[in-house]
Amino acid sequence: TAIADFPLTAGVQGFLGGGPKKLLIGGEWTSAASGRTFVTCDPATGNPLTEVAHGQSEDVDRAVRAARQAFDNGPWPSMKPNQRERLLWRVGDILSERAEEFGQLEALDNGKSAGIASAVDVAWAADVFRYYAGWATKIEGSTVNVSMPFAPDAQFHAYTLREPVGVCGLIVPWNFPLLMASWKLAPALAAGNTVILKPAEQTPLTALLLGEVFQEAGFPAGVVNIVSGFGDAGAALSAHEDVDKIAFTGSTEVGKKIVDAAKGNLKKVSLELGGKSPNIVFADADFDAAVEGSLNAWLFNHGQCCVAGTRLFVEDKIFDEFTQAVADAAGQVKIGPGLDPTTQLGPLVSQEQFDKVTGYLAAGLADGARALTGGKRWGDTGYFVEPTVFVDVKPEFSIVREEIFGPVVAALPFNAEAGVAAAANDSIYGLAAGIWTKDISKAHRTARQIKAGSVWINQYNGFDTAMPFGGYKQSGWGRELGAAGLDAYTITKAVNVAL
Ligand code: TXE
Repeated sequence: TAIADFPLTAGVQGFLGGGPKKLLIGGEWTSAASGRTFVTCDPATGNPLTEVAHGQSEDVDRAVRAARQAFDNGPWPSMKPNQRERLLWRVGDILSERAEEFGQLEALDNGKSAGIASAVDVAWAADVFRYYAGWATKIEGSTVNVSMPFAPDAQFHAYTLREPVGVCGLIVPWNFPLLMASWKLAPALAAGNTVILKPAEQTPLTALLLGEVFQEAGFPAGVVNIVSGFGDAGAALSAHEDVDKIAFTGSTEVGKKIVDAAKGNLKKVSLELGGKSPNIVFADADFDAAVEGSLNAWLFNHGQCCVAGTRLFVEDKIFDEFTQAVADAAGQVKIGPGLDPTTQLGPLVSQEQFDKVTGYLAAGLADGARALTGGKRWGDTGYFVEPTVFVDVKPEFSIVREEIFGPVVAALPFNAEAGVAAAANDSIYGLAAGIWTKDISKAHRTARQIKAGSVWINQYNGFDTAMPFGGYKQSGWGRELGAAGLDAYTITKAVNVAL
């Protein structure tokens, strides 16, 4: 098994060996009210890793009460911004110190490479905590020059306060379990909110280990609560009358359910949902850089990325040569368990995701697409799928329209700059896009035409903590990261004083 072949750090051994993992509620590690647990597995082998408390609506309710108490009456509301800054910074430092341990645990639970998990997921999560630590002291209102036309002789002193929203429910997916948690926790806490984090049922472990980090850093009880569980726990959180805000990353389908559930008390909602992002390669691009970048666009994290560049538009003059080069590069990728340091492509996260992705492979072939490479399962254990490049596809094929969330790309030729943006925009989604060309004006012209929240030119996955991220169309509501990321966790009060 993956566990026998590759040694685990003492921290991971201790964590996995320490009995069923519990919920963090009001500063205490506690079993689920029902006493139930569920098993989380290693997707490279299908073997169980450990048991985890199965939180449900009663546990969500307990966690919301703890978060409400901490927000209204605990030491949190009176804590100064610079104290919040220090606590968040400490979380970033502890994550950096324990990067190997967090990376291994993420690799075991999710299937991704431990090296990439430490270098990307954990290192970036640490950066996110430090970035928003810096913001805690810089969240400002403004003074406003009011005119008040119906009181021309009166004078006023008017200003805005930027306050925390209150109790925030944070629901995250399994593709970047720790990182997606950090994107929500850090701005929410910097702004002074209290939170309930609901990790995905496939990958609860790094969120629970992070709970220990919050305690070690010195966060007061009840400020960060963690309830592991399934969709019903997320639904209970979304519908809870005493939750002021839900931040969600996951499928568009569940995003719509959350919007419905949130209606009861009209809680604020921010959503980061699915994608089917276009990656556009013009014939004048740097060929080798575009091949490497396009491979990274659809294959990073085994294609389990909301931004995955899974519609590869290639100018017809270079279409055959380019798609063959991408397929050749894909064929060289080293497949294996995440704990193997040489692995580049690990297993998909779960049986369900494996079935979904192999179902799309079959649908693509049945529709008449041709696989230049891949097209089937890899090996006969674990949830591995070969990297697959489809050509001879039509815009109406399901492999072109729907989010597959696996190592599969559909390549489509185009013959002119005019029209490629319209083809790229022919999607219900609008999360990200890539553009490859040496013509700077063409690059910027195309960027303006694309309906997507992030556009990367001569690169792909060009994220940064300081850059806002989010979707157009059915890819979401609101923005995460950057200064804009704080908007989701603050509410503005207008105060007007008669002088
Ligand atoms: O996502 P879900 P799933 C896409 C991707 C993937 C598909 C299904 O295409 O194949 O979604 O994945 C919680 N109320 N993305 O089923 O169900 C759930 O417990 C509240 C894109 O895993 O959306 C988990 O914590 N919460 C994506 C979280 O929602 C509910 C990342 C995400 O799970 C709930 C993941 C409910 N009714 C999948 N039902 C991205 N944008 O990056 C479930 N949940």
